[in-house]
Amino acid sequence: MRSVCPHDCPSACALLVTVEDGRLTAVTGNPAHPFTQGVICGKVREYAERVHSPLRVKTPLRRVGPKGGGEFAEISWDEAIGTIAVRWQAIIRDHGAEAILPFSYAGSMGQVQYYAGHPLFHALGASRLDRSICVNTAYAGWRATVGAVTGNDSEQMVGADLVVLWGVNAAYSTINVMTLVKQARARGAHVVAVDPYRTPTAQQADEHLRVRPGTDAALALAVMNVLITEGRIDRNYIERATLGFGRLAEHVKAYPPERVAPIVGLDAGILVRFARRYGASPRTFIRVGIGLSRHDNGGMTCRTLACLPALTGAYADPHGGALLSSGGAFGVDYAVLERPDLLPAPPPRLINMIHLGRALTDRTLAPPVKALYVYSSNPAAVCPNQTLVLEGLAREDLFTVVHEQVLTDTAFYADLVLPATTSMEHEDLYRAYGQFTLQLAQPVLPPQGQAKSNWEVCARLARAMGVAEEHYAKTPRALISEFLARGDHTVRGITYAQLRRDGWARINLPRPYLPFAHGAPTASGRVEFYSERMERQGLPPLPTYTPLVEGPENRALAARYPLQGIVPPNRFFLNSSFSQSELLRRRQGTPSVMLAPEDAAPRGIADGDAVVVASARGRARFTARVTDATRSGVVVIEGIWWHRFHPGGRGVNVLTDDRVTDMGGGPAFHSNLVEVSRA
Ligand SMILES: Nc1nc2c(c(=O)[nH]1)N[C@H]1C(S)=C(S)[C@@H](COP(=O)(O)OP(=O)(O)OC[C@H]3O[C@@H](n4cnc5c(=O)[nH]c(N)nc54)[C@H](O)[C@@H]3O)O[C@H]1N2
Ligand SMILES: Nc1nc2c(c(=O)[nH]1)N[C@H]1C(S)=C(S)[C@@H](COP(=O)(O)OP(=O)(O)OC[C@H]3O[C@@H](n4cnc5c(=O)[nH]c(N)nc54)[C@H](O)[C@@H]3O)O[C@H]1N2
Ligand SMILES: [Mo]
Repeated sequence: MRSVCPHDCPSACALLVTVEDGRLTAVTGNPAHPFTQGVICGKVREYAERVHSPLRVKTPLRRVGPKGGGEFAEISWDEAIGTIAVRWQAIIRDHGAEAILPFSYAGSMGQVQYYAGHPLFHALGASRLDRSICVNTAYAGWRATVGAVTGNDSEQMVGADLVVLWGVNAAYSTINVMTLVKQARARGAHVVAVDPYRTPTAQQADEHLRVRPGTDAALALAVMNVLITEGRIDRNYIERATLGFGRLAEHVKAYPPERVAPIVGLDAGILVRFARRYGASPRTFIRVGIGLSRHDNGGMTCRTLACLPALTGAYADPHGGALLSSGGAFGVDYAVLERPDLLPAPPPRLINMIHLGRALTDRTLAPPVKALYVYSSNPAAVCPNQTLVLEGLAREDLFTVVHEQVLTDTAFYADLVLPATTSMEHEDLYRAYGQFTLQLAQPVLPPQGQAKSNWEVCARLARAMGVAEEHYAKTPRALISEFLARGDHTVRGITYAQLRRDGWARINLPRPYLPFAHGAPTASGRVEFYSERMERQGLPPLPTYTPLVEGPENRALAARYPLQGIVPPNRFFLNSSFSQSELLRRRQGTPSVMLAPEDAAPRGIADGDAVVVASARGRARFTARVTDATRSGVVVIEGIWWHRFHPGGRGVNVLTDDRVTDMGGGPAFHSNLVEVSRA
């Protein structure tokens, strides 16, 4: 039977699943899907273990022990919904509806489940959540240059002379890109990975530029300097499709390779060679990772990278260009799902999700947050500044409901836990963000225990609260049909019935897809080297390298915390999902920190030692991995383990800060100064 991977990953793999005696027994990739081609990752291959996990929540639960203790008693759905309605009504009466905060992210990328709560909380007048934790910074930067979150189809890298995997660990985080990289390489492409450590992706590349974290904009500016000085540019493309070249050319004179080399931590000769290779032909494809943007200067970094293909005309080449995300290419109408028309006027306050800890503990906030409703997210583990998040979640006067598939760190702090269905148990529509297909998945299993989908639970809550009932009277199927029907030409002709029959459809885009061949949907209609919009926002209007707020240039902090600590994903978890799996935890090993021999030796740390990593926020325990995979001065902590599986009971996000990046209000997860010592 067909299914679709529901997880927050650019690939959105098409799956084939086997069900025997009412149990999921096998999951493989569907070879017929044009992009994912039957290749899936090691975690989703073990999906049966997740669906039938001993940690699955099967019935509604009520807390019977202290907050955070995870002691619960089973209750009925009627009692759960009734309790929530009574508590919410009292809170609305005493504090106003803004005292209710919904908190969700991308546990499921299914569009019905992702947006299931929006109409309910809008109609209640609850606080709005700024869902900033992942893509906002990268997207804001990308839009500043090219106006839309789209780019050349990655399939087009097959046939390129040069493929650059820039801040993307595709071998872990979007494995299907590696299928294309291999094909491109077989056709003669030279592959360069740009990453502070030697990831499995970098290992498979011909060349690895091991940059210092947060310096990619400087690297790109040095490339521009060489391209312009040596005339390796496409004057025709620049003339017809870009804005501000004259000012850019003047500006990049300040970034000669010799000056940039010590900033990025690479020899000037390497920068020049890379630039010449990039400028040798327009058949150059850059796949930019979203992870790259999780730095203080991450928006500007993405904006700067988006300028490169415009200098050489690569955006117009059938095997060139760049892709950060395909998300904005889908011309669907989100108002159908989000229902902004249900919001009261003026709209309720907006709370940035990465400030959850602040929102729950700030005594001056009026009204205070008195009720938290968490679904499709595990904020206790994934949010920065975890200590503050946990302090907030531990508040006795906070009424917390968590709708979950498994008993997560966050669920442990709930007053009520509600059981959620998995993608194998409910219908949904999936929109990829690393490729250009829409897919529909039907349930292949009945709901496990008494599990209900986000859509069903929000519908019950809407009824209990007497709001938005007409919206939830729709079926998911009707909602999907309406969502597609209200879209633009990119989805014209794609219907529920067709998706149900075929499983997927590529949206209506030409092949090759060259969205910026003749300009871009910015204010000027051109790819903007110079951005008046950024100038108005008080940001540098031209691509500019700004050192990290929390990096080696911050000498006061670096004196105490001399190492840069980046915190990218690991192979077998997806954010904190799959940390529930004993099998995958075993494959992953143990929470660990990679450090270079030059950093380990003076600290008396040997491979396998128990160590403490400390930042200005807090400390957590890890096992040291002494390895030349990372450069001196940079330590790497991969993955997010649940607290109960982490030595010392606190995870990686105890170390990270909740300050926002330069653009988009997102988190600077990777801009961390730390110290490592033996435990
Ligand atoms: N296995 C697995 N897959 C995942 C996820 C997961 O947790 N595990 N998460 C999913 C989600 S939610 C997302 S958003 C995507 C993210 O996927 P990607 O966009 O691929 O980003 P990441 O893998 O987070 O990080 C990419 C790389 O950026 C590197 N990096 C960090 N700082 C810098 C820097 O300053 N410069 C450069 N050049 N590189 C830097 C990191 O070392 C990492 O190797 O992956 C998804 N897929
Ligand atoms: N240190 C560090 N922290 C990070 C990152 C990092 O790279 N490093 N990456 C950040 C990024 S990119 C992101 S996107 C965030 C992700 O943050 P989250 O979106 O919170 O990601 P997950 O940890 O996967 O938690 C999702 C939860 O939703 C549940 N779930 C899945 N499907 C459903 C459903 O249909 N209904 C309900 N009710 N629940 C469901 C799952 O069981 C899971 O526990 O984490 C961020 N945090
Ligand atoms: Mo993400």
